[in-house]
Amino acid sequence: MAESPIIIPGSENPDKLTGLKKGKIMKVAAGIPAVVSSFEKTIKEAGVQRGMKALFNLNKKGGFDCPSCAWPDPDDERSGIAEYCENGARAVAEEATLKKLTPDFFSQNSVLELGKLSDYEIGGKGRIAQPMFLPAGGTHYQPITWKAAFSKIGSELNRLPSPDEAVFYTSGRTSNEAAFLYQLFVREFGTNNLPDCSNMCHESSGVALGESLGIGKGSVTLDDFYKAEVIMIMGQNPGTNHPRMLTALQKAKANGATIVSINPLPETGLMGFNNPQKVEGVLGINSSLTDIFLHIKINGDLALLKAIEALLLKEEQRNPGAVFDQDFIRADTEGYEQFVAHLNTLNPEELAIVCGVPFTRIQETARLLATKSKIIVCWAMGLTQQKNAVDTIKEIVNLLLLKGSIGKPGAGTCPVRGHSNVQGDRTVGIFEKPSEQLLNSIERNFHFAPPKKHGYDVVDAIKAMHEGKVGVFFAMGGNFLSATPDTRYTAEALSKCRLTVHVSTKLNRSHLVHGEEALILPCLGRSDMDIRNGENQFISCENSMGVVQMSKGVLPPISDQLLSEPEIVCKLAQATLGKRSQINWQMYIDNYDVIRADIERTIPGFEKYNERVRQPAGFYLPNCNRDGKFDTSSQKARFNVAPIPVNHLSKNELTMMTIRSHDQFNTTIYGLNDRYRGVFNERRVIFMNEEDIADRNLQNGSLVDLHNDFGGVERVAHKFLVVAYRIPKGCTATYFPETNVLVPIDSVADKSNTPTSKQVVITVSKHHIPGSET
Ligand SMILES: Nc1nc2c(c(=O)[nH]1)N[C@H]1C(S)=C(S)[C@@H](COP(=O)(O)OP(=O)(O)OC[C@H]3O[C@@H](n4cnc5c(=O)[nH]c(N)nc54)[C@H](O)[C@@H]3O)O[C@H]1N2
Ligand SMILES: Nc1nc2c(c(=O)[nH]1)N[C@H]1C(S)=C(S)[C@@H](COP(=O)(O)OP(=O)(O)OC[C@H]3O[C@@H](n4cnc5c(=O)[nH]c(N)nc54)[C@H](O)[C@@H]3O)O[C@H]1N2
Ligand SMILES: [Mo]
Repeated sequence: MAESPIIIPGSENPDKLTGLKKGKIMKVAAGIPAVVSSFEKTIKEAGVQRGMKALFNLNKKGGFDCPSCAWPDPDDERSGIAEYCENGARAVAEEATLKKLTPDFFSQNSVLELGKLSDYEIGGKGRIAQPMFLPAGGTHYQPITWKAAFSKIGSELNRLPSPDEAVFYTSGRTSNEAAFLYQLFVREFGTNNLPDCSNMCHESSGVALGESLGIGKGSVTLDDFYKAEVIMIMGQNPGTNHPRMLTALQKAKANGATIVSINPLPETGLMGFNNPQKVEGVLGINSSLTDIFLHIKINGDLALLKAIEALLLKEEQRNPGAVFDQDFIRADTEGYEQFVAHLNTLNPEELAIVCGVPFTRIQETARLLATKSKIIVCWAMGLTQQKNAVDTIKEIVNLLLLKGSIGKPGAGTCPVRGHSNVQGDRTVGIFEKPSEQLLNSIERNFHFAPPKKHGYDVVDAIKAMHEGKVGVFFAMGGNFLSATPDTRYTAEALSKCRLTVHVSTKLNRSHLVHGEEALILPCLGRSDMDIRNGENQFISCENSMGVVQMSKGVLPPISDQLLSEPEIVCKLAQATLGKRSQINWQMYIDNYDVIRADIERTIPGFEKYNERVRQPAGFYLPNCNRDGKFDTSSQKARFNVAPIPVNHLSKNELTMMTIRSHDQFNTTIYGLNDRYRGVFNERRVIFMNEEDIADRNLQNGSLVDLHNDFGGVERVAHKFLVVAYRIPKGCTATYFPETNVLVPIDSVADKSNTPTSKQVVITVSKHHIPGSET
């Protein structure tokens, strides 16, 4: 057996229980309790005046873009108060808080002591208010001037034997302006080591869609939702993670759409919804959103889709031309014959057993789809974080191609993005595998030769750090340690760096598990004003549907020591590259219009950026699929023939998906409740099927340990309470980041290298107190 990693102090949430209280699983999402809870939290953190101002300007035209998810705003009519949801308001409360971390706080709390707190407690401490430095061998962070911080990073970077020994991570809140400058600096410095949160998120979607349809983004707009006949929602929990999507679904339904939900959990938001911004919602009248619920086993989606397609094929063979869009298939696709030959070999009834969905329900779904062509398929992490994620997403494309459901109103692909600007960051160049086109454009416009060698993505960056190949780790936002897999391995990896640097708004665990030296650089958040030469600057973001919009903060920053992300990048570039640089970084700091003008010169689709971004609802980036075109090498959309995955479990094993509770934004924990699932005041829970509980001689409420031994490494997460839940046999669910200790670094999706965070093989045992056997 391979050696298990040592545990670095502070790298994990303490295995302390907070006191589970169980409530009823809610039947409908949102409504009054959601609005009340979001208002209360914002006012408590930010005070009445500041809190109200923030909420009033959230997602308003001319206001600021919600820092939570990437769901689009309506192009025309927006709610009179503001266009936001409960969880968006909570993300704002986190940022708008008046609590701040003074140098006194850091001198009173050692890094070791802070590491003993839970993520919830760490995040509640407040905003970082000045640059902080942890010297080699130091126990406490201490203040440092910005000048000294930049010169330290610059000299460490310049001392590296090769630029490839630095890694530059990006989380998805970074604006287009900051992200563009960041990748420009990193490439002029000489590396493509630009891993980002997308590597753990929608990378599988980007790869699958790029290969099959010629663009790595979804094709639908919000308007398509209102025209759709069928909307399928796979592996996504919009009630918690994209609440504003429920409003779009409600409207779609009112217009006649049928909604099919495919999930191992009957998620509250998918089943019923009270719109808080409508009178009926406030009064508690609920509408049931889902018409057909397919209660699938974890990673059963590929088999399910194939079963549906095989049934559709049978109908098409009986009645040629009645089910498939043969004109579209002939004119715009390739690989149809091979695909049909493959479907002909499949037995839908056997596939039903593989995915765990009753055959009659699959037939019902196929019957629905047979007569419809305006079909939208939405998906998120339930699909992308599986071993065969890329094939599953290509199977969605297969289905849409058979039906001619791409490039026409009311139909298409809808990967629902996570972070508010994760899609924009990619568009403007944050990518470890840059295209030739991007590199040539950088060279032409900025007169230096960017490196061509591909860089590290997240998983490869962790492995390189672990092998001692990385001297400097720099993170533009995010919480790398807690968001990435195999916490113990990753903690070891980070601690092998010479210097770790985090540009952050809030304190998090990645600041506490550090390189030999560490820096925290505090930045302005989305809601903060960014006054420069007397004028409030704005930045811009791209939402999940390719709309670029401006975002202007409204709140006075809580400290005069915060810099904007664009300014931090420019000063970093000046300190590192000095006269070596071909670029006038000062120009960018003085006026963000100059950054946008350079994005326009470099990245396709940004014509008249400065003018169009000032239009009230922004502008759409080009999307070939929307125009019925496919930018693949053959200019055709591609059918894909994939094998059916075998999800083999031995006798005691279970599959675990690591998901989000209602009270968190990724690694930021707002609270300890998961209201819709009826779990209160506790995050250390494991949702299990009743038969699995009984088979193991456990009970609802038993205290258990979770184990994984992938690759011969023993991984264990202690103290979880069993919660009996309506989840298929063999499947379990826990919350991340607590269970990231169990996600193996080497268990990744084929082709996208995304950690398989929704498909972790575990065993469950009664809690064992370490050392109690002696
Ligand atoms: N409030 C809030 N909003 C957020 C976030 C947040 O943490 N909090 N995070 C943001 C980010 S970065 C992202 S990427 C998105 C994430 O949004 P989601 O993808 O909705 O987030 P998860 O909680 O990971 O939920 C995954 C869903 O997939 C289901 N699932 C798991 N495995 C499978 C499977 O094999 N098949 C199927 N069909 N379903 C499966 C789970 O039951 C769950 O409903 O949300 C964004 N928005
Ligand atoms: N097991 C498991 N692991 C997962 C997932 C899963 O479903 N299961 N989901 C994955 C997904 S989809 C994603 S996207 C990643 C998320 O990974 P990350 O993006 O790295 O993590 P976040 O928790 O979103 O980062 C939160 C931190 O960002 C900082 N921050 C917030 N706002 C700003 C800002 O405006 N500027 C700057 N500079 N910093 C800011 C704050 O300091 C905060 O502590 O996690 C992944 N990890
Ligand atoms: Mo994400």
